[in-house]
Amino acid sequence: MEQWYRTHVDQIEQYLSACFTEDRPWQALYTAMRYSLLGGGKRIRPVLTMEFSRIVGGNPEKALPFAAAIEMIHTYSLTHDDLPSMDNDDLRRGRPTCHIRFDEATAILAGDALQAAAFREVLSADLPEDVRCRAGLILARAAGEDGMVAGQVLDLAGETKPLTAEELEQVHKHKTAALIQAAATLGVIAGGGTEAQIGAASRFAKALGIAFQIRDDILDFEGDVAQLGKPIGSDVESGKTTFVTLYGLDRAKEMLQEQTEAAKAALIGAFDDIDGLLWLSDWLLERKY
Ligand code: GRG
Repeated sequence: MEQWYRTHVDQIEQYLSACFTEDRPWQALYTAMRYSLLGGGKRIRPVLTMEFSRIVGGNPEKALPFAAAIEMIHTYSLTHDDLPSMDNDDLRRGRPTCHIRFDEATAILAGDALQAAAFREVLSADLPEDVRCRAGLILARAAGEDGMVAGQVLDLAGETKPLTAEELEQVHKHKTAALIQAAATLGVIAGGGTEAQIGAASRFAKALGIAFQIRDDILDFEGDVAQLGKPIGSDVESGKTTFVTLYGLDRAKEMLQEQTEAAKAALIGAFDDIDGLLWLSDWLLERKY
């Protein structure tokens, strides 16, 4: 991992580590929230927020609440996705999932509270009110009924019937790419970037999000359980449509390459100092976890 990425991750983890530490009579909730939030993970989405803020000239300290909010939404989605009523997974990031470590009600409530805390972070950031409001709206749209949750609904429906190529794209545009797009655009907004830069960040992140999902499908097919920290083969086993099952492994790898190139192209001309983001795009192309 490159030093710039590590620097962002350290700042983000320090910020997240200070969350939900107060002594409360409902300590069990805070414990579960911290268990899910601080259990590792690549921190790709908040790193995007921090890096986009930096490359448009923002102060990283000011972008941190937006970055934390994105990671809280992501963590809530994973916690709920692992529940028995959804993916029913026992392992996440190499550790027992939240409902296994605690219990189902606690995992549901920890996810609920993380989602609300994300909006509290955005709305109470030390940034102008119009910036906070705009960021809150973008995050709500990306996470909610026409965003990530819609993607999850389409994804669950896809477990019972094969999906067409268009339907598969719809799932991943909503389930995976929407939050990655919000992560990038919130960074530009926090850093005071232009409208053109918001558009470019969004196009970059949409292609990166699709690439990210294709890689996820490839890893489910040929990944290493120990490196991934979660089981593999579940997609094929359940008959679920993925980029690999629909297009075959070779075509999926080509599509991954194409989306990565499209992502990188969106940055050219819109931003200076894009070396980190170009490296990140290539790193995600080859990621093993
Ligand atoms: C429950 C509303 C709701 C939504 C769930 C995010 C999600 C939607 C489901 C998780 C399953 C999945 C394969 C999602 C696609 C996005 C994805 C690959 C998430 C994993 O993200 P990483 O690899 O995870 O960034 P880490 O652990 O590194 O944070």
